[in-house]
Amino acid sequence: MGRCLVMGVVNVTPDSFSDGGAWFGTEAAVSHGLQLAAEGADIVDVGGESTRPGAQRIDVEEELRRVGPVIAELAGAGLTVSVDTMRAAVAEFALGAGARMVNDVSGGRSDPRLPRLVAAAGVPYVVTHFRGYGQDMQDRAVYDDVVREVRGELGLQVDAVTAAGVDPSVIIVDPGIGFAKLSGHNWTLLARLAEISSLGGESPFPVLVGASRKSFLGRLLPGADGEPRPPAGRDDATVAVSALAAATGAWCVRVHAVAANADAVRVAACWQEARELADGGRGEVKQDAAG
Ligand code: PMM
Repeated sequence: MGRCLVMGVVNVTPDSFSDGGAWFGTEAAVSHGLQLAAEGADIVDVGGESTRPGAQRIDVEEELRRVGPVIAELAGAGLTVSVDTMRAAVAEFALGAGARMVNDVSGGRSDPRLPRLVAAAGVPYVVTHFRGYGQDMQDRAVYDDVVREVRGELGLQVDAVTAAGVDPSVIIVDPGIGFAKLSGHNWTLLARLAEISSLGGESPFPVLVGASRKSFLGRLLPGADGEPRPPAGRDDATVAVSALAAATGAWCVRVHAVAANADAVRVAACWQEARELADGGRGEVKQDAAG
């Protein structure tokens, strides 16, 4: 298996929890996307609608106004662009403008036309575990056994999108870190990613992990005042999660700070290779001259 991929986040929103407003506006968002690619992002994920807990939805015209020109420019510049949207109209525009992947945080639950569009286009489709929109999703963070329930519900979402025509071979699953989850739920899911990917049976689904700067990291690392560390101070913790998630078999990590996470997934790839060689009794990772 190749190394874990790095997806860089381009939020064209005034109100994302993680980088609210920093890249709002076409020019700022485009230059940020180019910068992330230069830092090593394999994919840039462009979104116009904030999904943070409590966020209100925006209308489709506004979403298109925000992401349309940014996607067209970044795809035109040769980047691999994914569109982070729950709407078929936005995905349709994005694919027409050169986007090559659809990242649907509602995992097919929001707009029934979206899985059909993806099926016709045949592009990779991220299906994220979903229990509802930002405005009240944290009220739904109630589980007896989070892995079993997320796996089961995600399985139903996968069944629904395949029934709409999506080929299972293009599906990427995502446990939806921070979406209707409390901190403990997030940690449990991260430690047991293989159980999520095994939904695919004999052909396990690739798993995408979006933990970057999320609140559970802030709560893990409170300041002296006991308050959660703010999003801007969560990048080092994100890098640690990326390394561990990659070594646990994640296919891709979705992150804000690309350079350090691009290093982390390379560290994880060597770590994994060494472990596989040792487990198989096949010796050591090939040495270079300097050792
Ligand atoms: N998280 C956010 C947005 N899009 N997409 C996927 N597939 N998985 C995620 O966990 C995810 C996502 C929210 O984070 P942001 O506001 O920092 O972009």
